[in-house]
Amino acid sequence: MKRMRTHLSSRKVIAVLTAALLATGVAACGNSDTGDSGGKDDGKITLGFSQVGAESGWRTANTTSIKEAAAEAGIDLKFDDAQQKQENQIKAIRNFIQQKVDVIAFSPVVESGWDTVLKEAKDAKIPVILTDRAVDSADKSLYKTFLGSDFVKEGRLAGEWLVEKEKAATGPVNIVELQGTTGSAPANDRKKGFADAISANPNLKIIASQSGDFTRAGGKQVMEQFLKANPKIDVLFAHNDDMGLGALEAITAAGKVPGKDITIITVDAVKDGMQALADGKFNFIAECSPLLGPQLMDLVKKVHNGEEVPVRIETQETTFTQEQAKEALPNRKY
Ligand code: GZL
Repeated sequence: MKRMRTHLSSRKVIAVLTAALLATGVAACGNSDTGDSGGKDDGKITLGFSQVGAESGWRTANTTSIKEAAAEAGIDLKFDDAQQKQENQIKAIRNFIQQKVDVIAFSPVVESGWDTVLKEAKDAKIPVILTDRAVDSADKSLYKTFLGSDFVKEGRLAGEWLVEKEKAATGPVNIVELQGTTGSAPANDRKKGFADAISANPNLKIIASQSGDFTRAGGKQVMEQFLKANPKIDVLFAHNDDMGLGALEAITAAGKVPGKDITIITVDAVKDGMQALADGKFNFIAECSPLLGPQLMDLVKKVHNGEEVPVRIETQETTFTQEQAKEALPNRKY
């Protein structure tokens, strides 16, 4: 009996061990099969990226740059499109934390409301990189670096060009402004930079300013309202090309000639905007480069390896007049 018991117990031990090994095997396999595991043990870095949405030509070019650069860098990219909703970005970041990705990067749709979820990422020891847009968190330890443009400078360059253009003006120059997404860093900062620059000439007056949410439809809709409410509009400052392109339709429908009756200044310099500039429908564009993918992947590798990175990396960009747009168009990458 004793021997039988011994025999049974060893069979039982084997059964328990087998079950345990199978369970472990399945768990590991299940994660890798479903791709749910973040830091897989295949040596590849897993990056969780939360994108604002697909609201503009700029955003499309930015997404392409990120996806292509991840593939090029051999980085396993988990990409989420938040459809311009902060709650979707917060959900995506929490999913990335649960999946135990190696690094999280995102373009925050608005500046505020990130501290709680960024603290969760920090507690989970997952480094975060900000790209394109900034957050207003006072706690700079919540992210490793911010890679993106200086939006105040973009607004200032747009305003300085207008001050120069209108320096001989003897009467009021009425400006309408199409702002980007309410609460977003580019909208807040471009507005500030532009207003600061035009304060140099008291003739330059912003008579109406409203968000078109960075979309063509938004730009068209708000410009229609501006045109109805304001008989004399001399200048449109749009925080991105897409809203400016939408406004073109409203301006033309109102029987006015864009680029002549109404001077149009925008930001971004995506292909369609540059074409409008070359065609004389826009008058000036301050560039905002979406091609952040390669720099982002370089930062992901450095941050994953525990290397120090600068807390702020500003993307280099320029401005375009109509003549410069004609020259630059054939070689534009986006
Ligand atoms: C700027 C970016 C802005 C672009 C818009 O870096 O966040 O969002 O200017 C885009 O075209 O929608």
